[in-house]
Amino acid sequence: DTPAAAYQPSMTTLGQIKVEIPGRKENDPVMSQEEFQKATEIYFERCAGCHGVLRKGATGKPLTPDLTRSPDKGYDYLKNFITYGSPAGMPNWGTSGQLDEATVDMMARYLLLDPPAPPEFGMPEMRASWKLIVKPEDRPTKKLNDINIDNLMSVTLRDAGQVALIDGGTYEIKAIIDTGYAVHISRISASGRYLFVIGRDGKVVMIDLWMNPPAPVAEIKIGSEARSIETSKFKGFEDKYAIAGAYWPPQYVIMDGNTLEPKKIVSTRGNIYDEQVYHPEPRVASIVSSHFKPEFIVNVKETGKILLVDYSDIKNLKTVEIEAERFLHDGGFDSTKRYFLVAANARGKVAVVDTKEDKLVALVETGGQTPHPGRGANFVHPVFGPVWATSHLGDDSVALIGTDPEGHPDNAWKVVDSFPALGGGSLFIKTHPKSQHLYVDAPLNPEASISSSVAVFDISKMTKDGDPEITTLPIVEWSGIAEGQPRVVQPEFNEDGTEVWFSVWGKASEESAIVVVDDKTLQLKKVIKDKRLVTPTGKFNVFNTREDVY
Ligand code: DHE
Repeated sequence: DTPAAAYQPSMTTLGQIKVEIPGRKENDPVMSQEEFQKATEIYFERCAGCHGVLRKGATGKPLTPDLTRSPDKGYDYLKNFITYGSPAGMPNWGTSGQLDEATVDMMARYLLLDPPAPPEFGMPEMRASWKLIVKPEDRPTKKLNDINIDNLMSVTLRDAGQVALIDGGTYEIKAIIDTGYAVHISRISASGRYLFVIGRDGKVVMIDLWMNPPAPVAEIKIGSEARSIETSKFKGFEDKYAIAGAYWPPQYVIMDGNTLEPKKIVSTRGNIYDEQVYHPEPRVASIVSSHFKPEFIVNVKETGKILLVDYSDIKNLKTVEIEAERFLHDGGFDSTKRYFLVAANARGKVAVVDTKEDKLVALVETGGQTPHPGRGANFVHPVFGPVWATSHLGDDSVALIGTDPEGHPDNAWKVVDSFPALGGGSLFIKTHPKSQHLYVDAPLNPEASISSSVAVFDISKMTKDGDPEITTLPIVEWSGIAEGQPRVVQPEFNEDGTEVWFSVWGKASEESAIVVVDDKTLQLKKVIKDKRLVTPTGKFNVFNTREDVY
């Protein structure tokens, strides 16, 4: 796989939706209904993540027929582009063997036609999918298991459509739970009792961690493509609401935090923040929950808007709409939890929102290509004071942004330092308030020696001048997996900040593992292997996720 191909939406269920060829025009390429259905399926699985379902473009170029049929493009151009790819990130689907010649030909013809719009997914569909498996009154009134819930790790088993709940103290797998297809992330309710998981297919599963073993108590589908889920955290609203964001249809939904009953669906369709031109597919990327107000912070990718959604009265919903930057993706809080930093990744910027004042305070150019912080990493730099860090997908740089406008006003919301890690293709960066180490992965780097390792920096030795020294941890080698080319992805700390966990992410047919490293000594502490650990990717420590510690 090329790095870009590895980051494709390779597992959606959108393609299974039946679509009709939209109004054929004269001279349109010949395409049977059967071919159109097949091509739509392939497009949704492989192309929509970057180019958008309606082909309006995001990380990838727009591909609407006015452009694909223009004199300088057309069938041959498209066929070559799909076959050979481009240095800008388009995968070489043909020469890599992922699509055969006949399929490339079909896809080139398909792109000359109007894109079909998948069906909407509103309240009737949502309610029909909603299952209250165990009613609140039938749930345990106290914790029935002996699990130390705060140190539990919820591990995404991507291709199995499951999560593994692993005890952070004993490394024992406490439960394997079926969730959505190609499950994406886990988040935790403010009380710490309920775990919420969302799959790419838009299925949300709510798991009661008090049960023995922990088990789902409710589920719902909130759209046909989704990535984000969060719960209300403000004082007085603990466990009251959950919110999920969809890619298709572009919308978010506020649900009852005890039952997942859908309460309110809000479309994110509207105008792009700067051009003020309508966009039909502004997807909901990351969502976080404010600690300062009863608000959800909803990041809308294509319109570049950050919505501060006040959940104190959802019948009279108030929303602050912040003009930020296009292609908002992932982000997290600074160490005080007052400021939220989110990457507008295709624009090379990080937007900073003050969640106390409900205002944009800065748009910071990171100096690197395609910042991808996950939730980022907060630490106190010996010279620059409190900083938040991001790594990059497009190059090897790590950028540190000052986050202390009171104590270090000259550094606030500026890139105070930037230095190289192992290589491009980084997705996640992590530290912990009790750690002196900063960990940077590079799972999408084309070099196996880089994607199988992780870079560590000693925070206490960081200076004003010169790049900090890199210590390389050979995580895949430590896992003892020799077969295939597994990638190391997403560092995550245990509750007390003494260990850091890495996923060794192999193919579904190959062995994977979780490698636990002692944060003080940087020595291998434990390799967790089990037949059931299929394609582990994200890991979410209950305490750190709930409290936004990173
Ligand atoms: Fe993710 C977070 C979207 C591919 C692993 N991913 C997110 C978030 C979004 C997102 C919007 C933020 C959620 C939040 O905080 O509310 N991811 C997408 C995509 O659109 C993309 C590029 C393509 C796709 O089709 O899904 C994509 N993501 C991947 C992967 O290929 C990864 C590496 C492996 C996997 O499991 O699929 C992956 N994404 C993750 C992880 C997080 C995440 C582990 C949470 C990180 C965290 O620490 O919070």
